Amino acid sequence: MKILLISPSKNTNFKKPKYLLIPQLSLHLLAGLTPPEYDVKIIEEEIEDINLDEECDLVGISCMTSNAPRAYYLAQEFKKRGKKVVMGGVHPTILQDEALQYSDSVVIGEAEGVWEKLLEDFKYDRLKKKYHKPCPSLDKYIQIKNRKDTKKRLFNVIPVMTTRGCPYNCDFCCVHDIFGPKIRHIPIENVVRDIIDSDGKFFLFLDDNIIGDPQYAKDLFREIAPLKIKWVGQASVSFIKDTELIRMAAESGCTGLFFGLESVSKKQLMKLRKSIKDIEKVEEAIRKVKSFDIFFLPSMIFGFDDDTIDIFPETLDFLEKNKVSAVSLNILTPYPGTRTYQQFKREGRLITNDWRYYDHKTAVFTPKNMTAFELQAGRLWVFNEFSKFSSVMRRLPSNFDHPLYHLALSIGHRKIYKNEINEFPKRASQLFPLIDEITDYRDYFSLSTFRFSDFIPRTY
Ligand code: B12
Ligand code: SF4
Repeated sequence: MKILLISPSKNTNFKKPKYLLIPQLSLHLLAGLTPPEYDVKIIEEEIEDINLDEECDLVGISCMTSNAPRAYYLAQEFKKRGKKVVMGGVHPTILQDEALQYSDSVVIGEAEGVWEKLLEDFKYDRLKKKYHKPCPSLDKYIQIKNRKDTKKRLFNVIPVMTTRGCPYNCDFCCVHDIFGPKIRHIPIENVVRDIIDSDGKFFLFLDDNIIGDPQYAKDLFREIAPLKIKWVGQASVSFIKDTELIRMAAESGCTGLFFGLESVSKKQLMKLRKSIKDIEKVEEAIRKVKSFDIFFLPSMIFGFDDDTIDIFPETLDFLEKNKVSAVSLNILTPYPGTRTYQQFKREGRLITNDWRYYDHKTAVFTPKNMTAFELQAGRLWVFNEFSKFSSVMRRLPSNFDHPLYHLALSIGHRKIYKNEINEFPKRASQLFPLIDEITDYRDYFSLSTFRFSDFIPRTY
């Protein structure tokens, strides 16, 4: 019997170069959990085409919100061809009944502890609609069989997971509800074995917060240090409170960390469930992390209720002042299942329920203190200013410890910005009806001072 496991792409017109793709660990874990009597083929649509007529018995599709419409389309097409379809991942977990309109079965939350049972039910033609085992044990070692394939890729970034669950409960995030409030650990000996088995050198730890449990993190760092690998991951800024932890991370091969800073607004930092609420302390964190030769990659979110259009130049100033090399600039996205979604729905502020736009880059709601168009355009304005050659060069001397990261990420930023700006008029005209009144949107991005309100009618 053959199982096809698919990660759908949001944008089917665009294929990523293979060397840039980080493999989806979820599909490789499913393959690892599958008994040997099945053949498993993994397809990542971001880099390869899907053959809807491919010979197979069962199709498993993983998706988050923004690629859910594509996942549903694929599910329907496979069903039309007589295949059974199972869906899993963040979006089907939250909107199970929506996913069941297109598929035969949904795995709610994690696959560990249910996937083997589902396959047995499938074999005896008694597939249930829903499978769910909340917070399963992560103790069993799951051998990832297809790691070798990724070795052919240029950067060969290997995804590894060490924990699941998050004790915080941010209004805009669904992780707490899906994976539970308690951090569950993969035994360190299994993480080490996975790293050794993969035969790789460069790893991405997928954990929401690699230092969520500082004692576990220290034990992990101590055990992986002798492996002489390099790794990147995500952490909370509270990291800087524990110098020994940063030192151990650096000694274990940490070269970069992604931090959810979210906002430079004092008011907003006070509201977020952040361990550090003071922008000066955040600046100190940047200096401290950098002093250990760890590349600091912040993630910012625009569109909180306290944000006015001043947030855009303020954020740019912050990034420039702190000589941040690379940044992830996002728009607040009310993902289904979050308190933010409930709030905006209650207040009648959602602009669309077309999940394609729920991608962190699109204003899908009416902000409180600016228009949706200003939010959409303001983020692009910051992106433009930050990714300009002159800005990249101004920040280079402070990023000499990682000049290659700095230049490679800066080139990547500019490329992504250019794609986004080209897509902007279409996207904006679909979402913000008055865009047609704007004759040349490019003017807005060549302004040296940010004053959208001078140009844009505030009638929507
Ligand atoms: C690592 C990560 C990334 C990495 C992914 C690297 C990679 N290729 O693996 C990067 C940085 C690239 C990334 C990018 C994005 N991400 Co992300 N990411 C995560 C993170 C932290 C972990 C995901 C992960 O791999 N976990 C480990 C695997 C093993 O777990 P899993 O995928 O959940 O799979 C398990 C189950 O869900 C289930 N399962 C999953 N699929 C299937 C399928 C079937 C058939 C079955 C049976 C079961 C099943 O079984 C698996 C094993 O138990 C999550 C947060 C989280 N904790 O989930 C956010 C998260 C998934 N990301 C999110 C978002 C929004 C994005 C971006 C849109 C952000 C952006 N600014 O662009 C992009 C989109 C990228 C894209 N491809 O379109 C959101 C999704 C919200 C939503 N409702 O859609 C999350 C939940 C973060 C959040 N806090 O909101 N992300
Ligand atoms: S945003 Fe990060 S810290 Fe907040 S609940 Fe989600 S995973 Fe946890």
